[in-house]
Amino acid sequence: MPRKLTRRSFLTEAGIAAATLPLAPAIQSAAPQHDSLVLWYDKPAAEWTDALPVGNGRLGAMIFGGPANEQLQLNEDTLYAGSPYDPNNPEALKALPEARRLIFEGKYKEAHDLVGAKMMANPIKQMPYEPVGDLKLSFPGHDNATNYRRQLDLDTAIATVSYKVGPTTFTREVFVTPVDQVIVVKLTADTPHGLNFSATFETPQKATVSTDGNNVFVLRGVNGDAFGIKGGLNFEALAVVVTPGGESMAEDQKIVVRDADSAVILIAVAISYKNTNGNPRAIARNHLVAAGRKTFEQLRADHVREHQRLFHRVKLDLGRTSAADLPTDQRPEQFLQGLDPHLATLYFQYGRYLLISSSRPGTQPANLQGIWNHLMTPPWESKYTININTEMNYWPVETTNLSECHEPLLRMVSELVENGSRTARVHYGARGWVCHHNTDLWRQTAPIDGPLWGFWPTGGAWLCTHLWHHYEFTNDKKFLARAYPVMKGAAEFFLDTLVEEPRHKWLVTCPSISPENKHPSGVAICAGPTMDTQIIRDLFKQCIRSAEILGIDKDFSSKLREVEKRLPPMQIGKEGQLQEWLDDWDLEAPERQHRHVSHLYGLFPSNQINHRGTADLFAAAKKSLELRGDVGTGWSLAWKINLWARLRDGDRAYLLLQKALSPVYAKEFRGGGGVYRNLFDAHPPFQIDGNFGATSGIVEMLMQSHEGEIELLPALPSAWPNGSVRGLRARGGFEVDLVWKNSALDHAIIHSITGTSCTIRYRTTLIPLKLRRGAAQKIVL
Ligand code: FUC
Repeated sequence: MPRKLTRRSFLTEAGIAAATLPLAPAIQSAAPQHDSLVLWYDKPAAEWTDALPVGNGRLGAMIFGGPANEQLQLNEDTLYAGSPYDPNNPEALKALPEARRLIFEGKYKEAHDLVGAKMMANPIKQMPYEPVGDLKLSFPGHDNATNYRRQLDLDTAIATVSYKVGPTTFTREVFVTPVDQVIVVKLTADTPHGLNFSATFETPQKATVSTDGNNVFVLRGVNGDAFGIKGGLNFEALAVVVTPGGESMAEDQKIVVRDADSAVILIAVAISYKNTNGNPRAIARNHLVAAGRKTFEQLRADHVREHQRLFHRVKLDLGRTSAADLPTDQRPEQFLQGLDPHLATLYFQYGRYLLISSSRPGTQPANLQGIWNHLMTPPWESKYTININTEMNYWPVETTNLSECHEPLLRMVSELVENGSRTARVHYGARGWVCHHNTDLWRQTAPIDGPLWGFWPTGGAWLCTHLWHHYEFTNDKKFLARAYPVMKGAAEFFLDTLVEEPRHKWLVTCPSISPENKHPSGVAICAGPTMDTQIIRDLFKQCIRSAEILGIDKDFSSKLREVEKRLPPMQIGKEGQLQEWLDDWDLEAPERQHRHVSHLYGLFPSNQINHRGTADLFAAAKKSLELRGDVGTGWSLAWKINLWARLRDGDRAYLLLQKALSPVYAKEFRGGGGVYRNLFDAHPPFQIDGNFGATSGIVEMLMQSHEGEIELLPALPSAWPNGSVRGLRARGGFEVDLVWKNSALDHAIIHSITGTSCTIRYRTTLIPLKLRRGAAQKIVL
């Protein structure tokens, strides 16, 4: 039974924690750790993209690591601006027939103007994701530190800073525990009573900061207003400073610690969004008090165990050289020169680390920046862009054995149905539900930003394919039964809104866009872009297949089959390319190297275009990708890694991986995407999708799985002649371990999780496999 807490007992509880906190020995070594998955630096962070991210899916912190001035920038994943709102535009439906007429008459500019004037959401923006604030620590006399090292250990999910001042080694450890829902900071000095510092709690929010007793900060605030929508959330952040052997004093909004051996700071944050019955205070307090009952060692051990439960499922080895001992920000340069193969392993595992740290069951899905954002008005509001970016965040989730971390996204899809049904009704007079190119915490679904970016009705449908993928990897029929009505609703919307285009009588979306790419009329508005048809075809097929598996809804499936036959085919244009639009416009499109490669959705993430059965389209997709070229923003490069892997060109995929790992902070950097010093992906600016997209791309180079077939080493680059991977997941419910030598498969071990059969493909060899649930088979060729 949880005890009822008064303010006094809360403080007493913090005192009890102080008494039981043991003193851990300080970490002495400033030498690089070998064979470890560590990002490390010999300097503190000078800017935000140097700082190191920790998180538990809900709470996040960026750690700067200055010896004299530490900064922990804090986030909570439901702290968005605004409150529930209705941006649907009652004018939109009236304008719809006219917009369609203009498009079918080829009057695209007029259609663009009409859509912009009459059919967009109000407000025309969605709500930004906002930071909580910063805990700042100031250490007098620590300006001249030696033996400095700051690191993030991916294996333990703990960030550490250590340095010497005079004879004393100072150490800081920071982690965010998913078990106890607090941010934990431990500070130690290895000479008795050597630790002196002062702490402040600061925030850009409308908030008050006060101290409670001599060792507790209370930050109480409300979220921001944005684009005319008033803030409706309140939040509380608490920090307790526990100092065995020393004393702490509250002075002037500061907490000052004197002559301590060590200190532990626990930070709890709660926001009134949905879960807290409007009482974030009680939640934050409960988290802090419950965590305070454990010793630091218990908090740490529980945190590490829970992190490793997920993180240890996959092991990758692509080789290692001494370049791996360099500070992390010197390594991209070495990677570009082919001298540091281990950096690809680190980047791959960093992607998995970031996903575990930003998306756990019950949290919000990872947004454009995961959960890490320090700005009140971040780029693109740091929300969900679902015309590529949000989906890309989840490309590696199943294949790299983190299926549970998919839950926040899958839940978000079902939460979109409510507003999405309203948008379908108000904007289109349609049944079912729709979501355009963005959403936010409030699950808004109407078209935003303007017709060039936002008038795209296929975002919700793309997200629905994730419901199906989760089933494909897990064979979880209970999940499919819950997901099916969501998929069906998305399909119903298209049954009501697809229209016949005059030339071929195909059924198409209209108005729509091929995301953000202008066609020769200088606008994006059009009918039936290729990507829409590909997504709708996937959605329909996945609905039909789900209904079959669940043994339901025969009539609805027949209807989908009929309509599916009337969707446009994919077309090959005059350059031999896969056409991006219904018309063969690619050659005259104003931005031939546009970052979005939307029509290649059919090649990846979908499987409609593949080397097994669609040779002409496969060649056309390759041509399109060649014409698009190798330049791009961070996520665009990451998409191309996956695409070249599907095209079975490992060396080209590797070239794109090199581009994705270019140091944007280097003087000679020439633009396009790359990485910051903390290996966050640079669009630029920071966008986390490129991290996840590259992680997915590395899997696609090593293994692909479709239609009952698992293909081993389909795109192994010559840069990785020897290596191994353990624990990748394949469709159908398999775990795959691979060892390769001299650029050829040595052996594979296939573990069946659910007892289904499959065929293994390696080059031209096909091996059928029938395995019982839980059984494994070794394959040697
Ligand atoms: C889309 C992209 C941009 C950016 C933004 C968040 O609009 O075209 O490049 O990634 O989303």
